Amino acid sequence: MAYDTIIVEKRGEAGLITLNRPKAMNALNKALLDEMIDALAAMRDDAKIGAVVITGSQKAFAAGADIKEMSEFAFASAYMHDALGGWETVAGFPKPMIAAVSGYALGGGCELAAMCDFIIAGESAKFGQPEVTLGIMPGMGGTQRLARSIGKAKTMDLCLTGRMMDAEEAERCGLVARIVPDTELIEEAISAAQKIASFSLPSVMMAKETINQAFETGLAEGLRFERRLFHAMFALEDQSEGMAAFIDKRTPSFRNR
Ligand code: CO8
Repeated sequence: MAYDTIIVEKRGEAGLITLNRPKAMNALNKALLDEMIDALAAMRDDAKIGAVVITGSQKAFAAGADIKEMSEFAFASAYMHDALGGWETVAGFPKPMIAAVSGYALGGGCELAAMCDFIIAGESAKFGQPEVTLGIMPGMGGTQRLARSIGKAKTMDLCLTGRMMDAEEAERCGLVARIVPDTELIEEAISAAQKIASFSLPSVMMAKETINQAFETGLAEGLRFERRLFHAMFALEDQSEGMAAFIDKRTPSFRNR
């Protein structure tokens, strides 16, 4: 598939998807969603890719769902066709996914960043859920994922006032994992993705799945889920290799099995 709204690259074992609608501040339209789903499916199936970075431009990660496209929505067809429900496919991508955010991450853009496993922000990053200013509310996880990651007070503040928060505030409240100068953003995110990709992919994927389980279940069930997958890791060749390498004082050679 040829892509019009994203740029897809490989940097070693890291995949890089750059949102590319510069005239619309990378607004997320249907074409972009379809292309993201296609690109991620290819990266999921590519055994040489161990983690993915999603980024935008210096000015905007993404300024939200495409308001011009969305202004044509009508209830019955949006409901029957589950408009924009495809973003849950993006959220369910099984390999690690890092958002590298500079500039605006608003509405669906903030929600896309929050769908990723963690966010690395450039100093210019600005996060917000301005849907209220348009007479709507968030619809891609802003009321749910955000409430779970930054808590009720900040989520209410962002969603009900529509105000933006800067990178420092986003890091303080736990939305952002690290802040770096804008000029180092892509390099930092790619290097984090490559680091992750250098480990055993099945163990990394299990860690991701287990952390996400913390948001779905109670503590006792979550701990049981963790322990069962931990037990399962002793069926991996990579576990034997990782521990043997430690004991032999050498670098492990993981084979993703
Ligand atoms: N959609 C479409 N076009 C956009 C969007 C957008 N979200 N954001 C910016 N653009 C376009 C502008 O219309 C403009 O186009 P043109 O040059 O043709 O007029 C171009 O990008 C540049 O934008 P500005 O001139 O406004 O640039 P500024 O630097 O002055 O301002 C802002 C930048 C602050 C980012 C401003 O553009 C803005 O406020 N954008 C809208 C932000 C917003 O409200 N986002 C939320 C959208 S709603 C949403 O995301 C809901 C998601 C959930 C859907 C789930 C459904 C199930």
